[in-house]
Amino acid sequence: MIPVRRLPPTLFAVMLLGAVALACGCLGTAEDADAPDWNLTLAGDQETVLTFAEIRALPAVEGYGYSVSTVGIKYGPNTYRGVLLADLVEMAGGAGAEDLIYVSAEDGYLWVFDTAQLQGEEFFTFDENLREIPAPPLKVILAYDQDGEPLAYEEGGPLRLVVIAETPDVITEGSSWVKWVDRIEVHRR
Ligand SMILES: Nc1nc2c(c(=O)[nH]1)N[C@H]1C(S)=C(S)[C@@H](COP(=O)(O)O)O[C@H]1N2
Ligand SMILES: [Mo]
Repeated sequence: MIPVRRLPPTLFAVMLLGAVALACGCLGTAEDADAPDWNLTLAGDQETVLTFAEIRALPAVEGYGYSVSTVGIKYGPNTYRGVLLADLVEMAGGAGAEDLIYVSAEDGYLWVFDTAQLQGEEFFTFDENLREIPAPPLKVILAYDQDGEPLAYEEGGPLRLVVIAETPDVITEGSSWVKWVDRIEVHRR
């Protein structure tokens, strides 16, 4: 810690102003200040860029997510909150029945969804013993909260594709759970 008396007076004044501004909320709401610097590009008929704060302001859905990696490691169950992938596709101009949705991340990972999956259909689901079960109603969301907390970067945040169910006992394949999502693209077929 630098002793305050050694700081140039102007720097001290700027720091003081900043502290006062933070205290009175003049730099925006606490939520805005905490929002990660992250943009999502929606590319379809039109291209739209949404900020993290704009995504948080959209209608949200919640449910349980539980995934299994290709090597059989289970992850979850956790609760998730986020925006329906279908809503984001609508914002990109919508998708026809034959179109495909490319969801990609900053590390280059890409997973492709068809429009049935966009509605939560066609996913393989498993019980805790990893035995396949008939799929209950599912939703595909772009999640920003996990167990009521912002989704950490190590967990694929700030935005991760998650398949949610209404109960905590439904396991889905982790390969579709795209971490660090920054682009959603509608491919016409
Ligand atoms: N961006 C990104 N997302 C990704 C991956 C990846 O390599 N990059 N791997 C996928 C695969 S194959 C699996 S099994 C899960 C692993 O999730 P975990 O790292 O939370 O265990 O993330 C999926 N999402
Ligand atoms: Mo995987």
